Amino acid sequence: MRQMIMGNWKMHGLRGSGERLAREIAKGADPACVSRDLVIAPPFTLLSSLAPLLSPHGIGLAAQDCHEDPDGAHTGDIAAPMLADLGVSHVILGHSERRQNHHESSALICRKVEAAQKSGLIPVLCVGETEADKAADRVEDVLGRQIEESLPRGFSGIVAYEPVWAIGTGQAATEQDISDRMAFLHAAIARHLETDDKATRILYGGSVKPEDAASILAVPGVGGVLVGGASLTAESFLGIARAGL
Ligand code: G2H
Repeated sequence: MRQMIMGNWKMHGLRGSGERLAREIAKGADPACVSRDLVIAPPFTLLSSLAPLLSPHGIGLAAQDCHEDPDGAHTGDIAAPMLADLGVSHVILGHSERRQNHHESSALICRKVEAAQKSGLIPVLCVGETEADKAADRVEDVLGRQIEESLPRGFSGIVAYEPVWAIGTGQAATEQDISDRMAFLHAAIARHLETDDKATRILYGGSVKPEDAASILAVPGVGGVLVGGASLTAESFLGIARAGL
């Protein structure tokens, strides 16, 4: 299975700086790194201007959220069909920053996943435990519940394992931790979906940097990485895209 390198720009980038960064990434995406699937998730405001800059280079375009309804009286929200209409290929759902800051439940995220799939978007569902979960030795309980409650039957997307304690801290999880969680998640997803182990691509996210990307991408079961801070310069994003090749 091809590995995916996905850049999550979060709430960063104005028109000038965002388009400049997208052009630099597209220009630097040489044949070595296009043996991996590259996807950029800019803020909503940059989706339509980045689509023609990225798609000729085979780079996917992702949104960072969508509403669970296809349309309606939802001031300030964006529906999945609107994203598909702009040429968006993927949508990140259930990121811990949305679970925490917008109080999104797994049940709501499950409906968003279904809405995304109905519009032909590939959902990238995020799961991950907090520092408190880790300290209380309930990591597998939390991850198992997030999988059961957020993944609809018939899910055909990507899962991202993002330990909350590793996000934006500069301290990625250890290779051993990532390996253990990948094994657990692959089995939990297969059980929940009644499908083959390893049929679902699972990314690792949380403080991935160019210098540790090769070792993370070599961990068994890792289908790619979801990168926040280090996706905000072309040099570091492409460094990760080429890591270990
Ligand atoms: C985790 C990740 C991207 P960062 O949120 O989704 O961000 O790489 O900055 O920890």
